[in-house]
Amino acid sequence: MNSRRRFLTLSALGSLTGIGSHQTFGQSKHVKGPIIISTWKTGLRANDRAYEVLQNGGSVLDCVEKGVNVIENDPNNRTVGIGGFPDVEGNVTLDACIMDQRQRCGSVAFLQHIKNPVSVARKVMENTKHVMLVGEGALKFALEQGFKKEMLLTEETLAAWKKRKVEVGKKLPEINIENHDTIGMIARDADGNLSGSCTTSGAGMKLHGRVGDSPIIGAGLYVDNDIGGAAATGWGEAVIENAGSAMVVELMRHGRSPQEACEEIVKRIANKFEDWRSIQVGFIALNKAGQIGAFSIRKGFTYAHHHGGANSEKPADSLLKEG
Ligand code: SD4
Repeated sequence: MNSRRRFLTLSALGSLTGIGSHQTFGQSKHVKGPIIISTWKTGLRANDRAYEVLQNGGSVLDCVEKGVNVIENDPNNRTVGIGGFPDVEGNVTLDACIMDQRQRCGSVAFLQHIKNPVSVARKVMENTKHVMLVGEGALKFALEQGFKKEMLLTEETLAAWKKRKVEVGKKLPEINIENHDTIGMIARDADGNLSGSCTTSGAGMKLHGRVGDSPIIGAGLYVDNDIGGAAATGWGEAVIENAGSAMVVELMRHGRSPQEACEEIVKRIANKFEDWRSIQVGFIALNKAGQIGAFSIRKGFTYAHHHGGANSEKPADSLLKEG
């Protein structure tokens, strides 16, 4: 370990073994009834729809798909689906994935012109032998499956893109910490079965062709029905480098609470990423027993929690205490 890294480890991050209470999964208290968690405040609307789907007899997989569809369909949300912020060349390219209680998963990346990438991801999972389709092939598949080609770039987003393009000129934003609103959702139904979804237009002003963590199984999302699920938001490159969501689930398998697992992986990412103070990375997690966790590098990450008829936005604790 170089001296800078050692300094970060010792001074800023503290000891990883110093995390609060070590509640083991086996001893944990079981929380009854359906539970839905999703990233950011936008998760509130998604959770409401997801819960409605469950109440109407839908599966937990239907719930995580239809829940995040609400945000994909909202043209005023700049980071997901229609109205999503374009890449540096002005193209809206979407990433999404979905994972169910049977360990099946589907994913699309670099998908253009289709506003519900998570639903295309579900079709990949259900109607092909594959897990992931990208770009032209994903678009062709979506059209064959009956999805409609649409203009995803709204007038407002185009105007915002033009302004930002002038501001940044030819230089890419180094590490974007603003406006991370990717929606990741983990849900558990009344029978205790888990599914998850994740959908985004990715980091604003990304290079054309860039794919983030959100459609990568194990990075932006991971679900193991025996253990729990986790989803990520923030600077995708750092999440991919550390197989973030899979690691959170793996720590839960080894007895960490969802909160402890999120904290440990955020700290691990911060410890390994040179400019960790300038990025945001956040995780949400839910285990089989219904306990939840959330943690981020920077202050300001929130998540939506639906349980027992109540849906509320909650602040996540963070590594950096200042905004
Ligand atoms: C990405 N993780 O493409 C996504 C961006 C994000 O909230 O999470 N925004 O890197």
